[in-house]
Amino acid sequence: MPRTVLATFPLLLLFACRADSTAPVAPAAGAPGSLEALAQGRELTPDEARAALETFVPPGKYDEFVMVTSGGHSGSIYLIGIPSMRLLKEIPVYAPNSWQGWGQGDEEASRLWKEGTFAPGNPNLPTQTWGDLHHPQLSLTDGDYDGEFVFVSDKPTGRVAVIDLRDFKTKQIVKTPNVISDHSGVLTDDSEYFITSTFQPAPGGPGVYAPLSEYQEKYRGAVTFHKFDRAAGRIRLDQSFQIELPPYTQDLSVAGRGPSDGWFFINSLNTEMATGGDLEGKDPIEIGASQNEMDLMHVINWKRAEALVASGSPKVITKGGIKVIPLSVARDEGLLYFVPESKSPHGLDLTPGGEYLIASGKLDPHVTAYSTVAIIKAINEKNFEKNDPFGIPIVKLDAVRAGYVEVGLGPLHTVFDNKGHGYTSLFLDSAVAQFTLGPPYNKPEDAWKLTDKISIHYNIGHLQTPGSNTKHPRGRYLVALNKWMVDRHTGTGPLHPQNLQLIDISGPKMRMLSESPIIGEPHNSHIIESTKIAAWRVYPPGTDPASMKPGPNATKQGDERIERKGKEVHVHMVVIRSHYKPDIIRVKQGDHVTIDITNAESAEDATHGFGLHGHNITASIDPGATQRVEFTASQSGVFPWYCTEFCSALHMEMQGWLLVEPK
Ligand code: CUK
Ligand code: CUA
Repeated sequence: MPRTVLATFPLLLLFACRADSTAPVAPAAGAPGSLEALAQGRELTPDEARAALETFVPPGKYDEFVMVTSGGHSGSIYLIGIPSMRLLKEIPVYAPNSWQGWGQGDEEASRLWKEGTFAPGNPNLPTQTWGDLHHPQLSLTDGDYDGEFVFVSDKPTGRVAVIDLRDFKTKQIVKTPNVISDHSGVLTDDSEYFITSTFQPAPGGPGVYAPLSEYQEKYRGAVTFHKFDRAAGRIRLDQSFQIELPPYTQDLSVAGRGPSDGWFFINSLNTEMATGGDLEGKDPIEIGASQNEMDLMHVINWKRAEALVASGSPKVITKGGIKVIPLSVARDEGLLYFVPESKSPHGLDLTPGGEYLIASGKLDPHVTAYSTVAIIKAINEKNFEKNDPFGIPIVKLDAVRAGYVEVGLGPLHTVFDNKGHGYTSLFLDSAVAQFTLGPPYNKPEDAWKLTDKISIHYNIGHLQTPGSNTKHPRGRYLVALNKWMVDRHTGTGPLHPQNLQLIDISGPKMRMLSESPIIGEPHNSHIIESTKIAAWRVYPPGTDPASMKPGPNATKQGDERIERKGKEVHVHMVVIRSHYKPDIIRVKQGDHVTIDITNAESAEDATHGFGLHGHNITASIDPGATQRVEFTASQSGVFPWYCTEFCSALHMEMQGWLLVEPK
């Protein structure tokens, strides 16, 4: 710290700690050039000046935490430094990205997309190039972040993706069989399964039809346990399983741990099974789905379900390439139960030790805490009030409710700190409420009490604290992920960005520190120590990013060549500052061209691009990597390419020719 700052910092803090810390800085303070004078000059309150000092990360210094957040409509993941809130990186998943050449001629991304959308099993449907990425989940080992992988859900498509945090690239996209959409995506404590549940029920996967008049009979929700093979870094559908659920709208979910280990919990709404039909004289879904006072939390004994699948029981069917437990089997085998919850619930979160589920009904100003031990006990003792229309038992609410805290209007999601608090986002109040958890986090007399509330600016959705989804929340910071920006930043057109707000939760009162706009509505996120992510700085020579190993397509310097076999042209290219070798590729119209590009650089960040005119192809080749681009030269002409990264003094000279002779 420079000496001038050291000299004035204590002074600033002193007057920052006065009782009325929101008042403008007292005019008396501050020698010219001092921090006080600076704060005065910028009309900062002591609180604001303090927040600026607490969140400023000087040039060249690293942020303590990284937030891995959903990029919502962008179809990407964003990495954001905390406390600076600087955007560090975008990881494209479901949508094209020019910078990284993602999905724009790069064979790997194109292959992932084809595998991971409604096509190609359904040739009448196009490959999907948009996503609405809601729920990222950092991989866990023994219930804590290990910094190895990120799993992500996609609301419109019912698919999941796996990102490797060694190179921050999407490695796999898997279409969940037998479903159209999903929403929630969470892990078990050792990343054994990434679990998604459907959002909108359907009679089956893409292409399966049944009229809405057969909704109750034919439409189903599903929960899918995607088996993760950690050694391979891939999901294995052949070892995964799915459980059919009633055609309610399943929403957020959480996997048990500690006393609730082996169980899985999902919120649901529209237990009325409303299907809309406003032009057909029926209630719109909004009305039809709001009739019941209580909706139903799904309680799933997934360990027992896993055992049933492993037993080879004929009751488990195979459908769409995955083992499926039909709804009636789930009922008869005691795999599925319900617990009543306040109507139209959204968030469902588990305390760090697995003792309590915190659920919020959007229309009830309370959060409800359920004891997981009591739920399991009530199931074992058959303490049921009735069955749902599918014969699934509903546990008595009185037997399982541990706490009921009035927090405010529109409660959504809850996160936790390391001091025995829960924090709930209030969508309608635009606020965050802090409350005390029950034992063992607090004494019974101190449990389930509202302790603080802070105003947020417009319609908060998710919120997050470091390590909240783990056994060991770290506390300190809370990020509010807000839906609307309204007047918080300079106007940038009718469509505003969304807005993140950083809050200090280390003291007795929550304090707003800073805010930053972000592109694409963020939903869930996880926050991890920066030092816990073991990113590679360069690839070992010739690495195929798909396998993370030296690949067969790599070309050594001196071995560059063009091979022709009939209409097949195979180019083995090496790039290094500041040229491509070869830099001329001659083909005949109609030839199929494969170019394997190896970046021979070993210097950090020495990435080269390959932007080819006319073919919708751009690739980004990281140091050490080999990337493949592939196309058919259908049009004769002269199509130069160039390097899209300003990589050197002779970057402008880094270019080449694709010459397509007419046939
Ligand atoms: S959801 Cu977006 S605010 Cu998809 Cu987790 Cu709650
Ligand atoms: Cu390589 Cu510019």
